[in-house]
Amino acid sequence: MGQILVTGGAGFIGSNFVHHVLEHREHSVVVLDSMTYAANRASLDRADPERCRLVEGDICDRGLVHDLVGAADAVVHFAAESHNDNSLSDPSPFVRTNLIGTFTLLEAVRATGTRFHHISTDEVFGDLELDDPAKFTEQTPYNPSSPYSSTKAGSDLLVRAWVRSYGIEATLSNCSNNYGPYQHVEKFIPRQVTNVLSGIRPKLYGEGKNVRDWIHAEDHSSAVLTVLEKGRMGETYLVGADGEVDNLTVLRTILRLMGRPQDEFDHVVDRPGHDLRYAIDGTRTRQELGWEPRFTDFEAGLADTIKWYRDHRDWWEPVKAATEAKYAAVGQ
Ligand code: NAD
Ligand code: TDX
Repeated sequence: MGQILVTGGAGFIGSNFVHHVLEHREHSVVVLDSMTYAANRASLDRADPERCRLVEGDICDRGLVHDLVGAADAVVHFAAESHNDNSLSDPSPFVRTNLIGTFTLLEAVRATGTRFHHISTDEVFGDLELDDPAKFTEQTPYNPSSPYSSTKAGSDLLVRAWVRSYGIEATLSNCSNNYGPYQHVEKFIPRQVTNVLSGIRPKLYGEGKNVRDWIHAEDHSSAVLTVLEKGRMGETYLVGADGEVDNLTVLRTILRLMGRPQDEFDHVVDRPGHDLRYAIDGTRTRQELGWEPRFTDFEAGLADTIKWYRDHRDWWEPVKAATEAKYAAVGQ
């Protein structure tokens, strides 16, 4: 494989994936990113410019997408509007990017025959009860809750239909909550870490009983590369690292690792329709593809992530005040 087109490669997981590919393979990478508020050019600073080129453009731009997809050997599609809270206040960019953008890429893939991998989320399955022994599997029916997760579910269904109806060469992966470097400060873990670093009290939605299944972005990247190389066409692979933790415990761990008192945070208004629990059963992916997560010590990964935000204030400080102002306007 020569050239990989990575959509959304200036965002959180996309940039982690670009670095992973450049480090572990010899491919060149073209990033297609419209540089929304969620993107950061600096996330690609350490990429070798000889092997990585950033094209600033929209995945809804048919002509541009057709040319870039046609020139690539494979497309890995991360670009999306990704934040649930934003999708509740204004769903329209979610419908546009996640649905029309994916449709535009699929049409280019259909015309050019390029290999396609679609990145999705466990949120398409809806949520589980806190005391339910079950986890999500490939058989779990789709039941998304938010405008974000419903547009991701719709994009997954488009990919599956293009496989079945047009025979495009595509795979899908649905991953659980990622954490690690380069994550926007609107998201739970970086928001709380940068709050502490900025002298702002962390903010917990409701009682903090909601459970998320955490995976390091580096493990997500290795899983995506494995599916790209070994996945069966048309298949969906669930990706997780058995990292279920409730939000209150995550927050208390952050406070402890940062040397702050356990009660130094505020309970704020809960997210409307807040999903209770996500949990991935990734057995099939591990057995079929031989992939294993490597960063399974969540506390160690959290400590590294805290250190990254401490060491990279220039990366996040310019957007911190505006992000907090947006939350304050809705009481969060
Ligand atoms: P992110 O918001 O950090 O990055 C998204 C990137 O897409 C940004 O760089 C943005 O500029 C770009 N983008 C948005 N609209 C675009 C458009 N119309 N054209 C071109 N580029 C556009 O998101 P993330 O957290 O890195 O998520 C990446 C992907 O992984 C998404 O598809 C998301 O659904 C999926 N995912 C995320 C998680 C998670 O925990 N963050 C978990 C599972 C799956
Ligand atoms: O300040 C906060 N306080 C808080 O308690 C924020 C921002 C969040 N939360 C809670 C809400 C969730 O239960 O923390 C949990 C995690 O919240 P987010 O970081 O917003 O993630 P989530 O809504 O779970 O979605 C994430 O994982 C799945 C990504 O944003 C999605 O793109 C991915 O599909």
